[in-house]
Order: sequence, then C-alpha cells, then structure tokens
Amino acid sequence: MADNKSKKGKSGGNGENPKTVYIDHHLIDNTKQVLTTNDGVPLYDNNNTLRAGERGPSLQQDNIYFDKLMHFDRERIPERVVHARGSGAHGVFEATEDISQYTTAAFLKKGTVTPLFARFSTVAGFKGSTDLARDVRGFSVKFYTQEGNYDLVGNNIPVFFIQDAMNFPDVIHAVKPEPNKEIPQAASAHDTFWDFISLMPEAAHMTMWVMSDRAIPRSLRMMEGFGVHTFKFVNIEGKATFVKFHWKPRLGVHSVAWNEAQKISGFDADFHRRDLWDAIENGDFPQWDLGVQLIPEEDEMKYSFDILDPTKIVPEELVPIKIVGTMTLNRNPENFFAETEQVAFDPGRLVPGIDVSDDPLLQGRIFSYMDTQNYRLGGPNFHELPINRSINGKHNNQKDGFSRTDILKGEVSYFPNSKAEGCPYHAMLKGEKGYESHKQPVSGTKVRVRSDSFADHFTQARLFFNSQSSEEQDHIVNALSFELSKVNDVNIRNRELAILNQIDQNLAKNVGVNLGLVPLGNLDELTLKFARQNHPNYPIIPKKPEVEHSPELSMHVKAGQGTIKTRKVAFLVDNGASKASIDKMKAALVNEGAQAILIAPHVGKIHFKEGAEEEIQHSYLTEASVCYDAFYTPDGDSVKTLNDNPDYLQFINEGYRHCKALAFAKDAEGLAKKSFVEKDKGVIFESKDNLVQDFISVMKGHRVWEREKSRKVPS
Ligand code: HDD
Repeated sequence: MADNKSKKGKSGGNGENPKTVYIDHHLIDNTKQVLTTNDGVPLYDNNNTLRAGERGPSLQQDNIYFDKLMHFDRERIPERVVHARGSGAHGVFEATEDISQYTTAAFLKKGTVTPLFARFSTVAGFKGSTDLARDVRGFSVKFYTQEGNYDLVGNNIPVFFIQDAMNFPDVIHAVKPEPNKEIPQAASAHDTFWDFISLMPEAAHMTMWVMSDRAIPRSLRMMEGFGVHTFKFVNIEGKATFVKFHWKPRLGVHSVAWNEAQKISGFDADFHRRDLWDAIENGDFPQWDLGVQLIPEEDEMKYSFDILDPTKIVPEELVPIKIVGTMTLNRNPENFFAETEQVAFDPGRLVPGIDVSDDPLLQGRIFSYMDTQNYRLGGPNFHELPINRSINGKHNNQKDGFSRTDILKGEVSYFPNSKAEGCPYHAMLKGEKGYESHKQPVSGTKVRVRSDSFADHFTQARLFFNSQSSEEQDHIVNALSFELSKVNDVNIRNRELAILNQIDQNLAKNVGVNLGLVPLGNLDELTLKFARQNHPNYPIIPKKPEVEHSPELSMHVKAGQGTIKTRKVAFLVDNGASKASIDKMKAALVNEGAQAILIAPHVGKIHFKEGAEEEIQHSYLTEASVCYDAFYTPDGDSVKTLNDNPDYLQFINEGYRHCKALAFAKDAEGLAKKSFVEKDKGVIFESKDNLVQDFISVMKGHRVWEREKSRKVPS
C-alpha cells in the first residue's frame, strides 16, 4: 500500500479544506492511549468477564461487559433501501466560468473552491453485494458551500425508469430480490423486474442504457454523472433558466465486458471500491468537469420532447454542454461508517440560485430522502453528524430530538421574539439575501393524470440504440438475451420483445433468436392496457425528433482522445525474467501515468536474469486477468517456465478474449502461439511492431473490439 498521501487533505492547491479540517476535529486517535469504558474509565482487564470463582458463572454486576456488548449489539443501522452499496470520498469543486448571468449560486462563482463529499453506489444490491452488478450507479455530491449544503444526487445514466415518483416503490420492489425467496442478489435478470418493465413502456429508454455497458463501469472514476432532471438556475433578477447537470470524467468513460463483470464479482467483489480508494491513496486524484446545458425559460415547450420528463435527455447536439468547474476527489474517508454510511443526501437540499423544476419524479424525491434519513439515521438530528454538517453553521429554533448534540444557549427558541433581539433573524428583515424560491406562476385543476407530452416512449430509446457502435449494439443484444433468458415466464419475454420491436426491429429480432421467439408486431395487450391508464389514446404519434444520431452517447474512444492514466498493466513474470525488458516497458507506461504490476507464480522474491531480485506482491493465485487492463510478457528465461504454466496461459487467453492489449517481448512471442492468442493490432510482437508505442496506443483505445467477432477463446 502506498503511503497515505490523501490524508493530508489536499485541496487542489487552494489552501485548507474547511470541511476536512472540521472532520479532523472529530477524529479519535487511540495511539498511546489506555483502553477505557465509554465513560472514560481506564480498564485494567478487557479480556475476562467478572465471574464467581475461576470456573464460575458471570455476574450481573459486570457493567464493563454490559457497556461493551450493549454497544456492539447496536452497531448496525438500516442500510439504505436503495443504493445500499456505495463508496465515498472527500474533495473540492473549483468553479472556472462566470455564469452569474444565470445563477446567484455562490459556489458557482468563478474561482470559488468548495469542499464536497461524493458517494457512488449501485442501486439494487444489499450493502455487501458485488460492485460489478449490471446496474445503474448512483453519483451523489454534497457541496459544503458558504451558503449551506447543496446536494446534487444523480446517476451515471441520464434518464430514469419511471416518470412519476408514485411508481418508485414498485420499480424497486420489482428489481430487488423476489420477496418469497430473496433471490437474486444485485441482479435485474429475473421475472419480477422484467414483468414490471415490460408493462411500463416509459422504461424503454432507460432499459437501453442499463442493458448497455454503461451499467458495468471499468471504474467509478471512469463514468459520467447526470443530475437527470431538469433543474432551474435563478439569477439576481429572479429570472430562471432551465439547467441539466453533467459530470464528465477526465479519464474518459469506460466499461468492462459482461463476461469480465461476472468474473470480477467472484475475484474481487470490492473491485470499484478498492480502485477508488487506491487511486486516491496513490495521489491519482479522480477528476470530473461539471457541465451544464442551459435552456431559456421561454423555450420550455420548444422541443419534440418534454423537458420535465425524466425519461428524456436533451441531446448535446441540440443544447451544447458548457463546462463550469471541476471536481477533484483527494481524500479517502477516515471511517466508512461515520462518513460514507452516515452521509445523508437529499435532492431537496438547495442553495440560493438553484431551484427544482416541476418534473414529477423530482417533486416526489423531495419528500422521500428527508423521510428516509430520519428513519435510517435515527431521528431529525442527522444534519448534526460531522459528515452532514454545513460549514457555515446553522442557526434556527429547531431543538431536541434523539441524539441532539448542539447545545442551544438562552431561553429563546421561537420567532418572532424580542428577548433575543429577534435572532436568529430572517435575512429579509435585514435586507440580506437568503434562499428564495423561484417566483413561478402556478394554476391548475387538482388532478391525478399524466401529460400526453410524456407519452413518446420509444424515440429516444431508438436514438440511444442508433448512436451506439456496432459492438456496443451487440452488447445490448447480448445483455437483453442474457436477462430475458433468465426470465422463466415466456409471456414476459414476449411482452418485452414487443417493446424492443418498437425501438428497433433488428434489435428485437436478434434478441428473439436467442430466446427462440419471434417478436410481436404490436405492443402486448396488457402493456397497452396499463399505458392507457396514463394516456387514454395511447399510442400517441410522436413528434419528429430534432436529433436522430448522437455520437456523444457512444462510449467508444474518439481518435486521439484516449489516456492510459492509472490503468493497470500486468507484467507476467517468473524467475529468470529480464529486468532490462521489464524496466524499459515499465518506464514508458509509468511516464504515461499507468501502473506496472508484476505477477509471478508465487509472492515473495523473484530473481531476474541479470541477477537482481525483487519482492513480488501478486501471484496467479491471488490475481485474475479480468482485474487488469493490459498484459506484457517480458524477455528472459521465465518464458520457459511460463510456457508450461496453465495459470499464465489462462491470463493471456482471457485478456485476449476481453479484447485487451497484449504485448510480447521477443523471447516471449512463442508463448502467444501456445495459447488462443492470434496476431492482430492489439497483439504486439517486439519483432514485428513498435513494442512500447503500439502497446500504449492500443491501450488508449480501451479495447480491440473487432476481436470480439471471432470468439475462439473458451475461457
Ligand atoms: Fe433516489 C437514494 C439517485 C429517484 C428515493 N437515490 C439515492 C441515491 C442516489 C439516488 C444516487 C444514493 C444517495 C447516497 O449515496 O446516499 N434516485 C436517484 C436518481 C433518481 C432517483 C438519479 C431519479 C432521477 N429516488 C428516486 C425516487 C425516489 C427515490 C423517485 C422516491 C420517491 N433514493 C430514494 C431514497 C434513497 C435514495 C429512498 C435511499 C437512501 C437515501 O435515499 O438516502 O430516499
């Protein structure tokens, strides 16, 4: 493990981070301290209960034992009902653009540096489930601004399954393990999920994203984040502008293959958590640029889709993204429970200059988060926990409740008052600015209905599918085939195929082949029946979309844009490997920011051809090919033993199958022949190619997807 660089609480060169300074004040350091009870009484013996005689029964007066066990028995709190599995880190946001004409938000003022805490999560799995489930990833950021906390609680997918919060418990019940048998864990590939989805055509767009490789990220550091809903910026004149938020990772957007995801879940269920932690410990601080799409209020009804509908994106080609700042994660939590588990997000936590729109999903979320934190964190004082507390203090007349820690001075806890000179005072009474809701005219009849402007469910699902590369489209077909094959009820399979047929006939046909079914031409009667509850005239003829192909929706690396920063390259070695051959490659990779990790048949020392030796931390016993990005086999006598090493062959066969770059120094080229590896542009031979440069350039492209077509490796 690298030394703990992140603990210094670096703030990107902008001075001390007030949030981490505050957190540090709450740290308990046990170094050189005597063990005490919870009341600070030093203990002479913490091994033995008090008992009557050496072999006698324990005594009820053993308050020291009770103190210890009473606390232990209460260690668990309810896990989050969704997004239970997550990983978090501290960081800072630096605003880089002047957008004061749109918003008064102080943390977005150019040059402002704001501390923050980010948490990434899967949705469906329990707290201890695998990181590599096919799932949406939560992308939550709590900004500790000078005007109070602002929470941007988004996902790595820009749309949602449902349009109205009333259906949220239903979609979650459908995806979670089935209630009778509590199977499957962290997986959507089961009857209840697809039963629900196939009855909800509004889920079609999000389904395409979740079946794409976006749902199996290579790293939390390599995924986009989206605010999903349309929000509002409000400027000094009180004028609103609709805004959509985007996080763009500096390392690019990358995923693993489904076959890898399944194997990583076995080899390292903490793969993403470990990756985030290690990157921060190594000083490779992950960064995202924050982008905004701005839509004037007057343009609310301008588009072929409704900007209040959370199942729709605003294509970047229609409204470009403006980058307004950068987030850097630079410090790991000191304590998982105190920080990552107890952090309480809420999309209703807004700061002056930002407001919600009337998106019915967003409106519904505003109740649910506050409610869940009250339950999960045991009462209304959760904002006093160090991780949740704002950096500018809180002053109001709320008091008491479970676990209150603030000690309010004086006799006054009401407003208006004269006894405390009217304090804490309302900002307006002193002519100061505070949070003001956007003055939006509202009128309407009280109804429970869905607007027909929300009724086009397939145009953007088609836009997403059509904007994918052919390999990405294949992956969607494979994912849908996998998931629907795991569904037992053939009616559900048919119903979903009918939905896919509305998106793209070839997509439906290809999935149908894998299911032994021919897609229905029209939506299933039951699907129509439910859709007509919301839209009596369903299906409604959609408007012509402004954008029919959006290259930004594909994850494929654009020419000249890739980076190999922080990528893990496995150097496959044994005794007798050439240190010169290792060092040459290692220097070039490290220069590009990648990591070179030596893997040998055993941990401990290996001896190089040149005589030197090195301590190896990783062996074929502990490591798996799926956890690495690329492979290099150096020169040396090691080639002879690796030739007969099935674990080595498994490494390169799997790497080849997963379309990764494999480089072989001259002596090692013969090893490729022993395996299923066939020469292509991603298999680099020192004798035929420019070993180092070609290896780096293939890695920059992430994968050699063309290789996937000829699937010869059985691994
Ligand atoms: Fe939610 C957690 C994101 C719809 C109710 N949600 C939660 C988290 C994320 C999201 C990232 C984890 C926060 C953390 O790290 O602690 N949720 C979304 C997005 C949605 C969405 C992007 C749609 C665009 N959620 C949604 C709806 C409801 C909820 C419609 C209820 C009406 N979500 C919750 C919750 C959770 C939650 C039950 C569980 C734990 C928590 O809030 O703190 O309140």
